[in-house]
Amino acid sequence: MQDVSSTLDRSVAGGDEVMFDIVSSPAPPRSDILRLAAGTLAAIRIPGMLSPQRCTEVMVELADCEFDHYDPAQVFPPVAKFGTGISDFYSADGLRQEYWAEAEQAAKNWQALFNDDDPVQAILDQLARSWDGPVSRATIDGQECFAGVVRQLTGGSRIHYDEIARDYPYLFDTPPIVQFGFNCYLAVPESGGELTVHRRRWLPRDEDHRDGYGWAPRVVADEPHVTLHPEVGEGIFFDSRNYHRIGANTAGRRVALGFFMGVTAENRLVLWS
Ligand SMILES: O=C(O)CCC(=O)C(=O)O
Ligand SMILES: [Fe+2]
Repeated sequence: MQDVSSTLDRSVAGGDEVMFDIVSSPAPPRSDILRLAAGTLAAIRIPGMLSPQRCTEVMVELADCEFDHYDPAQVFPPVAKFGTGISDFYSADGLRQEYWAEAEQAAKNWQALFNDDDPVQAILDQLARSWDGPVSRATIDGQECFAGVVRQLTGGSRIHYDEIARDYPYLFDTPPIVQFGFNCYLAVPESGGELTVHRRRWLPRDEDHRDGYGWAPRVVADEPHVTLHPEVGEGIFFDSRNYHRIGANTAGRRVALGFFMGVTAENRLVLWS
C-alpha cells in the first residue's frame, strides 16, 4: 500500500517496473525503511533534518577541529574526515584492539563538538519513534561501537559499495541483513557533488573490474540508477550495498555527517561508522 506521508518521485528511475524510486519524508515511516531494505526504493530523503543555520554553526565549529585523511593509497581522491570508522581497523586477524581507544576518543570529540545537540542521537531518537523495534548503536561482545563521521569530499569518489557483512561477517552481536548508508549534508557545493546510486550489487565477476578501492564504470553500465543532488541540512538513506559514487565538486565545499545503519533479523536497527 502506498504510504501517504511520503512523496513518490517516479520520474527518475523508470517507474513501476523498475521499482527504484526516491521518497521524501520529514520522518520516514517504518514502511519506507522496509521498502529500502527490500530493494524497491533507491533512497529516502529527509529534508530539513538540520536547519541551514545549524549547519552553518556546525561548519564554524568544525573549522577548529582536526580532520584526518583516509590512507590515500586506499581511498583516492582523498577524503578528509572527523570521527572514526571500523573499516580503518580491519586486519586479517579481526578488528584491531586500537579501535576501542579510538572510538572512545571519537565519542569525546563528538560530544565536545555537538554538546546536547547531537544530530546522530536526534536521528536515532526519530527512528526509535517510527521503527517498531529497538534502535541502538551496534555492539561487539556487548560493547557499543561509535557511530558518526564527518567527511569532506572534493574530488568525488570511485564507484564502490559498502557491506560490512561481506568485509567482516559476524563482527556485530546482531549482524545486519541489510546495510544503509546515511548522510546529512552540512555544506553542499554549488555544482558537482551529486550522489548516484545504481540498482546493482556486487557480483563475483566484478572482481575482474576493480579499480583501486573502486570498480570500473562498466560494472554498472546499463543498470537503472538515481542521481541525487543533496541540499543543505538534508538527510539521505540509501542501500550502501548498491554500487554508488559521488561526483567531483566543481565549486564549493561538500561536507556530510554520516554513519551506516543495519537492519537485523531481530527487528533491531543498529548504527555504526
Ligand atoms: O557522501 C555521500 O553522499 C555518500 C558517501 C558514501 O559513499 C557512503 O556514505 O557510503
Ligand atoms: Fe559509500
